[in-house]
Amino acid sequence: MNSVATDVTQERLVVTEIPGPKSLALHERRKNAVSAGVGATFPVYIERAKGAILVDVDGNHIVDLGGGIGVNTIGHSDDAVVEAAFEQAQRFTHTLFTVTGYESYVRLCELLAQHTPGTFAKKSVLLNSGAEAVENAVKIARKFTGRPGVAVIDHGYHGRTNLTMSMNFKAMPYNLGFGPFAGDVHHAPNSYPLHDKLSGAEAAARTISWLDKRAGATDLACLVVEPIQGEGGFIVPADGYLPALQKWCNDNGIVYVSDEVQSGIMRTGAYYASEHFGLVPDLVTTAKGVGGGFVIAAVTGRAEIMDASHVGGLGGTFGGNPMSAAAAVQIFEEIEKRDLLGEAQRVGRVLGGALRELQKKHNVIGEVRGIGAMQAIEFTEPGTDTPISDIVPFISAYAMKKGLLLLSAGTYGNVLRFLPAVVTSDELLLDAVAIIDEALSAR
Ligand code: PLZ
Repeated sequence: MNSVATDVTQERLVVTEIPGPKSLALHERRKNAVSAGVGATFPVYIERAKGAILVDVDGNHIVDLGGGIGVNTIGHSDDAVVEAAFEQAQRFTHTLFTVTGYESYVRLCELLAQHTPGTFAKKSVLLNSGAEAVENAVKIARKFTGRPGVAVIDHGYHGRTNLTMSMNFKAMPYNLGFGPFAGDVHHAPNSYPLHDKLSGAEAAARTISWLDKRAGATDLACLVVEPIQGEGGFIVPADGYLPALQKWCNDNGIVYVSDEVQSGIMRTGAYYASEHFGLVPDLVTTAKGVGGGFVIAAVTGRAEIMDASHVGGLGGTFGGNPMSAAAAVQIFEEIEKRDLLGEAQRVGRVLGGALRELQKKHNVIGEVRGIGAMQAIEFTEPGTDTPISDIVPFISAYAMKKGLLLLSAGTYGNVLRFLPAVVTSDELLLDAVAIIDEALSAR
């Protein structure tokens, strides 16, 4: 199969102003046709992409350190993944797995059972989006426990459906005006070492006491937690925080759900970020990187919990779509064949190392944190932990003009997050940090 994107050189190349004239023209058309509610971080339109590079309609090569918010972990239009999906599309494109099945759905569930933490018997259901995976994890936990309550922690993000909006921390832009929201969702404080200065044990005691008092452990079906909070600003919890929450869940018959939609599938140099914390969740949600852009998501977990639903209780027209399932199976094969976990670790070493060097130079960098190819810097007033929120928009606008895509995150909008493809070269990563250095000096 010939891929139109194979000729994309892995370098930053600026040939027009960014956005260029063709992007701007498309952006005008968009304004008349696309709902104003659909945001546009950059008014830049993409014509092709490969590896770490986006090529826009004006011919600029943009280094993509956002990966469509952590989806293109394996790199844009990976040959093997595209080939697998294309081959599948030529054979058949849809049957609806709950009507007539096919092997790739089953194979992907086997791979998810093998690579999620824990050695017990596991099963999966395949779905279409991260939010849908979180919704299904809650449905399954409720059915299994016969309890209504859902617990989440502050600074979390779980999606844009009604239930998952109810589980988000940040009202703007996700929730505001879209209520009423779902009931029986209980929010408790998280662990945010830079700001709360608490040890893992102290932060866990605070979360647990809050949930005990506000919700009551015996009313809770599940606790849903991202091991590293993504939209919240790549918050890495203090040591021991997550295992203490998990123990409390285990002791109280509460299903522990690790939302690994953003942190999962090789992103952190492990299949799942839970592994770094010694967590063995009852259920894990997967999406984004597992399809490399082909739409797919999953809930995976203990077989007895996953089997709690009556037959026909789980499903959906497109869940585990054949092209997406074929792509995801191929991604698991590529991870092993090309040691992509090792590549994610390399990205973490190179990028994290360069960002820590940068921190020595710029005292507005309050913290550099992350694991593997999930790194971030949080900007704070020097010597304090007060967020500075105008730096990130300045840096990302500056970088885009130079052909570098950087994403923001964080409750206070003061976090620059990096979700590069694991195939991003050291050279491109160091070039990106040099541009951030330049931007910080220019402000
Ligand atoms: N859980 C941990 O990070 C999606 C949101 C992008 P969907 N994060 C990116 C946007 O602006 O909508 C996410 C996540 C975690 C759940 C989700 C939801 O995943 O595939 O976007 O539904």
